[in-house]
Amino acid sequence: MEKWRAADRLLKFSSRFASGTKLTCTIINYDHTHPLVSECCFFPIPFYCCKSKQGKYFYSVATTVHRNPLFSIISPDDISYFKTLLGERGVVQDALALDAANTDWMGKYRGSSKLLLQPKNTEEVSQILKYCNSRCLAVVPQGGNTGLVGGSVPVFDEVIINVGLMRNILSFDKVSGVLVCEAGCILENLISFLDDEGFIMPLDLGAKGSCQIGGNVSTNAGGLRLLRYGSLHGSVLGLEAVLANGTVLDMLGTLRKDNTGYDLKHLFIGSEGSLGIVTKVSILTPPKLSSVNIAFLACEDYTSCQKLLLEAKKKLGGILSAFEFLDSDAMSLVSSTTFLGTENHGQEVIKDKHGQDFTSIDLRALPLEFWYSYASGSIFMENLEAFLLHSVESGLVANGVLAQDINQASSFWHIREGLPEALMKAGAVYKYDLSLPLEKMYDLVEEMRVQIGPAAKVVAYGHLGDGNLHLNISAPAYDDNILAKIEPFVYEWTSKNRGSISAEHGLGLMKAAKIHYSKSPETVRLMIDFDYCVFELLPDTSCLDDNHSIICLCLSA
Ligand code: 2HG
Ligand code: ZN
Repeated sequence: MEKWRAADRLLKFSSRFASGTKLTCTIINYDHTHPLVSECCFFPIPFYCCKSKQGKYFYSVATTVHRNPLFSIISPDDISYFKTLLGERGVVQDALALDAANTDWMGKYRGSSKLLLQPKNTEEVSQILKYCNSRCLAVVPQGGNTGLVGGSVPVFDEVIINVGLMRNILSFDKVSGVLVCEAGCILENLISFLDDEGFIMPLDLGAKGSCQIGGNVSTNAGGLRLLRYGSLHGSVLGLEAVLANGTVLDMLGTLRKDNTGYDLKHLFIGSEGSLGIVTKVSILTPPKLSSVNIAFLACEDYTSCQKLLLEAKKKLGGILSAFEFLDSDAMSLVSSTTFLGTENHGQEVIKDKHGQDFTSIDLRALPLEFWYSYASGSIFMENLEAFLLHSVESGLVANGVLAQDINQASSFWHIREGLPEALMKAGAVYKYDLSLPLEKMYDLVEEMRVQIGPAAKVVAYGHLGDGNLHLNISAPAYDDNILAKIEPFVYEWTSKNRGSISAEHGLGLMKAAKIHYSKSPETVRLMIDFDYCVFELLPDTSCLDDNHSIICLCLSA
């Protein structure tokens, strides 16, 4: 399978001050209701005051992003400086390479950067940012460029700082399970490294072949195992980050307990590069259990799916590591698209033992993954069999298969992880990554189907165990009429039901101005104040010698 790229989204992070001059930005032509958004500086749009070429088809509002003229244009002197700092190899101006770095995975967002920098270590990142800050050059950090919300590519001509060459594993302590590595390490390489050591990454996602741990952390990527291992706020023990003026923040602790003041690392987890560039990470990894199995089950309706989740948590709690969900439209899409190969893999692997094909009936399918130790294998199998039998007898499960071997197990994941790619191949796709109360989640899907009518297909899947719905609307081509039916409906619905408009993909360019659907005005205000404070302090580092820490000033601002 082509390694598709999903969850690595470092957002625009910009040197916003030139010689102490504050760049005040206003968003023009934003059709949003909350006044604070017009001065929001937390996310990337304000750096540019928007007029996006792509905006026409991807946002319901006339998202107009203008380049802020206060930012400088790259000069030959800048290029010479970067070449001296990074060497020829670290300064990329080649058109093909720039084209790839300017475009996101879906091909929806496209910048026009003329310069890609590839630092090899933290010191180089620091020097780059210090220089860009002094020259007022806008920058965008980039990891594996696997994001789905337009956060990892430039909007205009920002300097792209790609940390992909910073890919060393710095240490691994088998006793504590703590891995320390650089931000550019590809997730799949970390997974393999840990596998050899008898450990696992607490994070796994379809984009693992391309996404990088720095991007994962910056976006607080969720993925398939969050149900069992929790979010990165729990497993990241420390990190190193570089601020806009080049200051290196060493928060690379490896301790599980540290109550000395504010735990600032959390601000960098999920802030999408808006506060600084993550350069190193220390992460707690659990030991690998010797056995794994996956059941692929089908329920007749969404209510049964919810009940099954509750039952699985009650009966299998400790061994349940994933509880995913895909509806029948998702199932038929993934089994019909050619990406599964000529052998029509999708249908083969999900036939039950009587040869009945899941895809022929209108069902919700659930890949459930269980990890267990070999020693507890027989008890586990007994529990699992009892659970499955009971689920079938009670009518919760209509059909199902338990993987017979590791190949079949990975085929199940192949179906689930292949969905984003299958959607891409099917044509245009509008993506919504939502957290919703479980009991309401599928109501949105059904209402959306009514709202859209026959113009597009509504395909739903996601991380049911985490209350995370991936609502995808697939159409033959991008069309403003379809978009007008989706937005703002989807955001208003989510907000009314106290959900989040971004469960795990971040805000990016797509949703920066929509933050008010999920956060109260006071919360957004505090984010804005905080953001201003951090950046205001940066040019004058003497502030940091003061007894007032950055945080104190922020809170009182
Ligand atoms: C997944 O869970 C990713 O597969 C992508 O987060 C979700 O395609 C999507 O909408
Ligand atoms: Zn997901």
